[in-house]
Amino acid sequence: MAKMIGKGKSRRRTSKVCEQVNVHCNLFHRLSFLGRFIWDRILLCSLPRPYLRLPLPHPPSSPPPPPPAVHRGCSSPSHSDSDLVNLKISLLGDCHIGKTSFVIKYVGDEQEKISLQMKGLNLMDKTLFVQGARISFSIWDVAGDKGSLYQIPMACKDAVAILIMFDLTSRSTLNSVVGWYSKARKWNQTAIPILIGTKFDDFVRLPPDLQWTIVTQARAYARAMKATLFFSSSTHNINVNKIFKFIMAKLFNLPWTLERNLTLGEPVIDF
Ligand SMILES: Nc1nc2c(ncn2[C@@H]2O[C@H](COP(=O)(O)OP(=O)(O)O)[C@@H](O)[C@H]2O)c(=O)[nH]1
Ligand SMILES: [Mg+2]
Repeated sequence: MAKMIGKGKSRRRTSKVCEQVNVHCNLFHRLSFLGRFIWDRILLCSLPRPYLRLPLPHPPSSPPPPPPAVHRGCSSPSHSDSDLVNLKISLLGDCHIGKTSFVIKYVGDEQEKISLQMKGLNLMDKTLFVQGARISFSIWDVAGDKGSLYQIPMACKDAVAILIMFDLTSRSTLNSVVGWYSKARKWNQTAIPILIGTKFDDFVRLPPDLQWTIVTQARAYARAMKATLFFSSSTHNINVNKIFKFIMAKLFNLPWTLERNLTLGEPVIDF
């Protein structure tokens, strides 16, 4: 009898141990699944993306493409996203020059609400249709203060275009441009360089000789960086969309030509 009780106890102990092992196994499976999922995402992110070729447009007889979806940072085409092309764009420049305002003007307030914010880094997406393909811009906006410098490698790696920005009404921010450019190039030697002077609406109120000095300096920097130069204003929506159109045209060799504008008092475009 004592033996039977003992056997019953040890059976209960064994089944308890089994339960615990099962719980651990389940947990292990869940964790390893999660691990595999995260690893897959990392692999996907590091795969070269089809930047330079637009997917074939849908033939007229085929069903219309699904509505545009917003994709976070480094999503890459899956089976259902075979017509989606991801383009990463980096924004660099000093603080308070209007970088975030520029992105918000481009992506729109609705997108701003679902943007991803990290310390010193803002991430916003915009998806659009071009020739039957979905293009998703992932825009990486680095704050520009000392505390955000460590974000530069992550923001610049794999970017197809790097937008170096300065405030047209602040000479010190124009002087910083060279430093931003060399920091960016350390991590990315192939991205299209674009130099953008912001707050053109305030700039045109400056004395003409000061405007002329700034234009001359900005053009010289742009030449040294082999960059296209744009003056812009987010407040008045000047040259914001045009800059992204220019990136698209350059990347995909689209039939669209940019017109140079060197007229004083007008937003400069120089290349
Ligand atoms: N006048 C003018 N002010 C602007 C323009 N863009 C941004 N600002 C202002 O500049 C300040 C800094 O803008 P923000 O986008 O936060 O700069 P960031 O720190 O570079 O991201 C804000 O007060 C904006 O309202 C512009 O095109 N014109
Ligand atoms: Mg900002």
